[in-house]
Amino acid sequence: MDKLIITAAMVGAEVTRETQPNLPITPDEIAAAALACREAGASICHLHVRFDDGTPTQDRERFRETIAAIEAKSDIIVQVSTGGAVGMQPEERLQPVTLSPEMATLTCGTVNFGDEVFWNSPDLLKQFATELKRYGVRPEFEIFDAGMVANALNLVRQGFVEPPLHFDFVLGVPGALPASAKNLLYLTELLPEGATWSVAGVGRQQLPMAALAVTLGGHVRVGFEDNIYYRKGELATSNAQLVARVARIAAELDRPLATPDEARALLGIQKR
Ligand code: KMH
Ligand code: ZN
Repeated sequence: MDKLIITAAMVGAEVTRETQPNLPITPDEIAAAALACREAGASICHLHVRFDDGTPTQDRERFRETIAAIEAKSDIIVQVSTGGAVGMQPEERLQPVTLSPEMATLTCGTVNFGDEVFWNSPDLLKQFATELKRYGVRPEFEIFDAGMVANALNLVRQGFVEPPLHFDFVLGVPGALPASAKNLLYLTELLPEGATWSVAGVGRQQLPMAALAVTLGGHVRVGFEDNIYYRKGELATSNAQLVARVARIAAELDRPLATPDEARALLGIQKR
């Protein structure tokens, strides 16, 4: 098995300080959280940013400031979100890509998202893939539902994305594919030879999905974007606490962790 890549999704667009008082918001808070996650074993941070009042934004300048703060403290790979928050327009969502970060997400279809709709039309997928290629950014396909794998592979077939391919299964969003061992296995079986994958279980599924990925040879995403609890009824004290638990599980199962440079090599990313 490859060494384990842990991605820390520390901020997201939906979580608030009211529900998770330890949510990092400002560039300095996010950079400190990224450093703590790196020290706990993460090699990628999946990045959303907020204005000081906590409002989610895809503002280019806010991303620039936050990425600079993260990079000043650690060598963690920065993976910007192009999903942003539900309802944002494509041009708004694409702003951080123009900073040529090492990685960015690419959600592969439209999906119900709680009571809302996360809009990703076929044209939008091609537009986003084209922009990622233009700015030399490695995509991570975000898969919320099974049909999205076929959409991703269509992009590859049509030349919009080139291997090596990396997928992240986000399982358990209300309205999308539930998190279960059966669903995870099914998704992994759809992937072509050589593709890598990680899983982000939502809410209380974060931990069992992570443990499954460690044993199956996949990779893991944890953090407040998908889950704010350490265990039932107990809020996590930090994103790093969630990363550290996965690192301990991996150590028990003899799965060494990938450093950021080792993750770059696995994912085909040229270091900036
Ligand atoms: N906030 C969700 C609507 C991504 O980062 O690329 C979308 C999302 C996906 O978080
Ligand atoms: Zn996200």
